[in-house]
Amino acid sequence: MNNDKKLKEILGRFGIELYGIVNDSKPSTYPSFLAWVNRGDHGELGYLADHRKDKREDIRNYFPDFAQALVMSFDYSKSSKILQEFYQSPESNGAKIASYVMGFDGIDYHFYLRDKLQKIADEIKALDSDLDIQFTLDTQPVLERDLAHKAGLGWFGKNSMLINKSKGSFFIIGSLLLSKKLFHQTHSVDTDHCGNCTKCIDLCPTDAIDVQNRTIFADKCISTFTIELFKDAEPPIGIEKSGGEIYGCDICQDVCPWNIKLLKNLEVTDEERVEFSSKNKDVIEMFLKRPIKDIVETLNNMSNRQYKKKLAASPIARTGRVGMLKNLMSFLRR
Ligand code: B12
Ligand code: SF4
Ligand code: SF4
Repeated sequence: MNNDKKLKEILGRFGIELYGIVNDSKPSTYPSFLAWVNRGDHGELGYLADHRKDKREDIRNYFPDFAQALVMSFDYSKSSKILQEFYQSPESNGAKIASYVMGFDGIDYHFYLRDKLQKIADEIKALDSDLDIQFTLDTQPVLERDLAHKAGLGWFGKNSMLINKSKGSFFIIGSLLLSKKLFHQTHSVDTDHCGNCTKCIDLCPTDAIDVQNRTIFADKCISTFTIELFKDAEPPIGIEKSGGEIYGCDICQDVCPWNIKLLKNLEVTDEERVEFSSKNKDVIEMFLKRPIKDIVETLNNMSNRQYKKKLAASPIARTGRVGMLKNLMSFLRR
């Protein structure tokens, strides 16, 4: 079996259908990223504008032996579908949590997918014992949407999400960077399929989408406010028009016709629903059912450590107790 076939077989066993190969270490859209930072559109996200900004110019600044990237999509669309249905049910308290949070057995994808990437890396190493492998998964200084675009995984939507015609945008991008060219590039780069649609722009409650530049004003984005700001802070103007987001924001993905079509046809079995509810029980019970005032009271009676401990495995631990209280108080004022 040649390496390409072997790779397909390995990734198939990990449930990965959408992936691609990139040989170029320099992101073509680095100038767009630099312009974004220079305009100050990164706002409070200082880690994008410090020395790590220059690192993003070439993957070799992060992994000097780079020869090739294996770029993969990790789907969480079933979580999106189950949560959308839950929000319509009488059990919902009106609060909403980004669906990636519950898409990986309730575990923070930085841990969950890192393990998966490590297992895939081990299998690929068996093809060539001289191979070095490094991974990139969100926090490394790599322009991952650029990488995914080059790998043929989709196009840059007007909401700035990387979107795939048949898989939508409810997926995380994770890559293995290889020190040797082991595989052939098979996918071609996708073209734009947004056309005249402006749904995400029209329905973003805080006008956070920069139409002209196809990027986001980070400070206006509810995702920044609810995930990245850990102390008390002013919410972006317009948040009162949102649907109760208390951690992350999926609005510009939920309204995208490509995702609507995907979720409509997506089958979720009863077993998957039961498993979803059991793996995400803590977060659902704590945040999505009880009156918001009661949740605030619970958090007020907890220490910061107790909060972190209770939610240790979930991405929700990120904001800390104080950051989550900020999100809940903003919800109550809407
Ligand atoms: C900083 C960051 C954020 C910030 C800023 C988001 C943003 N759009 O810039 C905040 C906190 C707001 C955020 C929110 C979210 N994020 Co985020 N985030 C990142 C991070 C760490 C860096 C992104 C970045 O460099 N932004 C700067 C801008 C300029 O870059 P960009 O949006 O990637 O845009 C590129 C292209 O659009 C292109 N481009 C720019 N201008 C133009 C113009 C034209 C005409 C064209 C064609 C292209 C183009 O060049 C840019 C650079 O490559 C990446 C991980 C990584 N290491 O890349 C994850 C990442 C982008 N986030 C991700 C996710 C899942 C989210 C959320 C959905 C989470 C949530 N539910 O709340 C939201 C979505 C918000 C949104 N609509 O973008 C995923 C996206 C997966 C995908 N399918 O696209 C990533 C890739 C993490 C991962 N490994 O999967 N995020
Ligand atoms: S994530 Fe929410 S706030 Fe941010 S651009 Fe999309 S719809 Fe707007
Ligand atoms: S909602 Fe429309 S404009 Fe926005 S990303 Fe989806 S297809 Fe593109």
